[in-house]
Amino acid sequence: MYKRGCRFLLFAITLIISTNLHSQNNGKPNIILIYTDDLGYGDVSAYGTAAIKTPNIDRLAKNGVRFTNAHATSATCTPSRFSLLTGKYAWRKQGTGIAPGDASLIIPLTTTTLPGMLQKGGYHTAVIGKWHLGLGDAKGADWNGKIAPGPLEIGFNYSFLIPATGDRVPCVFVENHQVVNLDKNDPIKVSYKEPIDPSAPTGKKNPALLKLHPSHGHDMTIVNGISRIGYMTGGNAALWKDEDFADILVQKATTYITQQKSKPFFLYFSTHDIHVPRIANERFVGKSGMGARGDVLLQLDWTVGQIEAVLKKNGLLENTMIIFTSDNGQVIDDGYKDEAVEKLGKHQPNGIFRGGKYSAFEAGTRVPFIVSWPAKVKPGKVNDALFSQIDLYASLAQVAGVTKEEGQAQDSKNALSSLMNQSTKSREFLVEQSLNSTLSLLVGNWKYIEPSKGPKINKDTNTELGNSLEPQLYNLADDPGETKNLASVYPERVNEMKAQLDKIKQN
Ligand code: NG6
Ligand code: CA
Repeated sequence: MYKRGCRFLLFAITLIISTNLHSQNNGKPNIILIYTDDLGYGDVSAYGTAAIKTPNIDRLAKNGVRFTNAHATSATCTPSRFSLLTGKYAWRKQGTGIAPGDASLIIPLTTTTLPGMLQKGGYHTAVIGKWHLGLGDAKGADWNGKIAPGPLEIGFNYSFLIPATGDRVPCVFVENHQVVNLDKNDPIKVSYKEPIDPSAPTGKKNPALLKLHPSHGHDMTIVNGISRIGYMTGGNAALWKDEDFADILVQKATTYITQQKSKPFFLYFSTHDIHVPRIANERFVGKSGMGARGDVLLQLDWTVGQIEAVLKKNGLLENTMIIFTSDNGQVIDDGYKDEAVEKLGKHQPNGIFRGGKYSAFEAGTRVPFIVSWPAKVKPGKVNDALFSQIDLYASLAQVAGVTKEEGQAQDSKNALSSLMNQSTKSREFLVEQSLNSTLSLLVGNWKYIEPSKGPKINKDTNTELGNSLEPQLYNLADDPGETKNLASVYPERVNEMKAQLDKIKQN
């Protein structure tokens, strides 16, 4: 009798707690956007052309839906992130190209951003990881004081940042408004013009000091034995160790997720991997047999497993929507001699596509895209719908029960039914942006690349950029590798698509 009573009490308590949790969330799922860096379409084994196993990422796909025709908006980081967070194509706004490490915040404070919109839907919001959207006002960030405006001023409740990229100074973490571990007696100075202390060693002058050598660029201030883009002095106690990136970001995400008890949360988890410099933690060094790029790929896979594990531990996995994707396509040599080229072997980071990061060809923006939401999305599905990350804003607005405001997120369309694999409806059209802002238009199976004076090849990275003085037209159904330019065969279609792109540009 006593035992039965106890059991009933336990049952009642569990019921109260879970009902309570449910009502606090109003049934809304938590949302985690795992935004990886420079991960190619074929880099994860779920996509079929990888010579490496990524079991944790594959499990996400197995438990959810894997998209085959999903795109970042741009073939580089800053514009992709700008578009993702604002729902507005970055090429509509000047100053949204790859941001220097001392750029001021490029998202206007008047914008209702993706996290800002989710806050209106009752979400607690956080960004952990790479930012690369600038910090501070027109004068730039005050690295030694309050760093603002930044994520907290445009819709995030919490932020822990790699301010720009791993290969750019300042090489310090920024938590909310402050550099982490800054000693006020050792102030940070940053310059992207000239050395601050001409006697300080640089990658160019002092290669003997380096543990990783640049292949192009990246020859300025040395931090942790790696020369970077830009100059900095000071902040010694705050300098990061690249080997710890993944562990620290996972630790911050774990703490954040574990603390979110009262509200649904949105975590924009923006990994450093697999961007350069590729410095894996010693646990992963040499494990891929593919050099540093393969090792950080394993580290990225581990990261995804850790995020899933902490959700599981907190009973949150069922009602958390995890979106896994990349900010642009793959690149092999992006500026350091890390043996990525020599040890690539049979690995096909592009899948069957042409180009890569920076390129107007498909591999510039067509990236892995996986959605897992056990409570609502059936497992093990593949969806071939044409999907753009620009649509996450409007789609997640529906998830949060928020109405998109007039004038905000002008390019974002609600594609939630595709995201949840309840339909295979494609976007009517999609715009891709390359490094030099050559635009391409995708409609159905057709792709039009506008004429461009840009170079054909990025010689440093050995990437075909897809630029041509002539218009290009490809049928991606017959020719996904963009090998046959059909512009002269279908001049009318070229004209139509050019006119459509011109109209989209004017919107
Ligand atoms: C380029 C860098 C490259 C990388 C890229 C930004 C040189 C020579 N190359 O300018 O290494 O940092 O910018 O990458 O400096 S992204 O993924 O953040 O867009
Ligand atoms: Ca990137």
